[in-house]
Amino acid sequence: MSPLVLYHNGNSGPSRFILMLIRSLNLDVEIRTVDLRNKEQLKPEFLKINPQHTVPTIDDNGFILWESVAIAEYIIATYAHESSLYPKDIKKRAVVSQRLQFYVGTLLQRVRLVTHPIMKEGEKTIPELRRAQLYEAFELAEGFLKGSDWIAGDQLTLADLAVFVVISTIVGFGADISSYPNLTSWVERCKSLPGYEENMEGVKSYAALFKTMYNGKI
Ligand SMILES: N[C@@H](CCC(=O)N[C@@H](CS)C(=O)NCC(=O)O)C(=O)O
Repeated sequence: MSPLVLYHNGNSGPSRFILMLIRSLNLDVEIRTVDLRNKEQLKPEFLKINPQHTVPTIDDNGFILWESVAIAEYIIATYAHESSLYPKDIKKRAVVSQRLQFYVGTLLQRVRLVTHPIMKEGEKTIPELRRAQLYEAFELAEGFLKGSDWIAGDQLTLADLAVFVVISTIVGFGADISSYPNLTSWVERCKSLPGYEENMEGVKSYAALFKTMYNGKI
């Protein structure tokens, strides 16, 4: 069997989430970088694989899947179904699933509403409402960590990897989370995760690009 193929770009938080998961499970992987800046995702070869033209996308011996949450659930079910990263207990799993929805539907969206106008539309300022919505998402994450070491309770789960890639990105871009003590110490805790350094390399290069367009307070 050939290894799992990950179509990846280091700037992409969702893609780094899957890479951190792969590193956490120590899976064999073939990484194929998709050059998003040069619109490689829009080339017919890639559109044939993923008409939605997004990374991460996986090819597991011919089985193609995109959307990071779906990919993470598939990888766990296929390669690590006993892993505590996605607990079997129904209620614990439901909380992890809820936090994964928070990652993709709230946190990531609010980060994008702040960063994409700057990166894709040449905006020079961040509207206060957008900033407030982003910091409200931080506040929600702060609440998840009240009395818990991890985003979905007392053990490390998929939700931590997903939320971490986004928080590390926006902090790299200049957001200030110092007024959220739970979030700040959780970020410290995440430094011990497999794939942490690799994630931070992606954050660093994406942040360097962002800072050529905006270098103020987020
Ligand atoms: N909800 C998707 C988001 C994927 C996504 O939007 N990826 C971006 C990079 S962060 C991408 O590939 N953009 C290129 C495009 O849409 O053409 C997921 O969780 O995988």
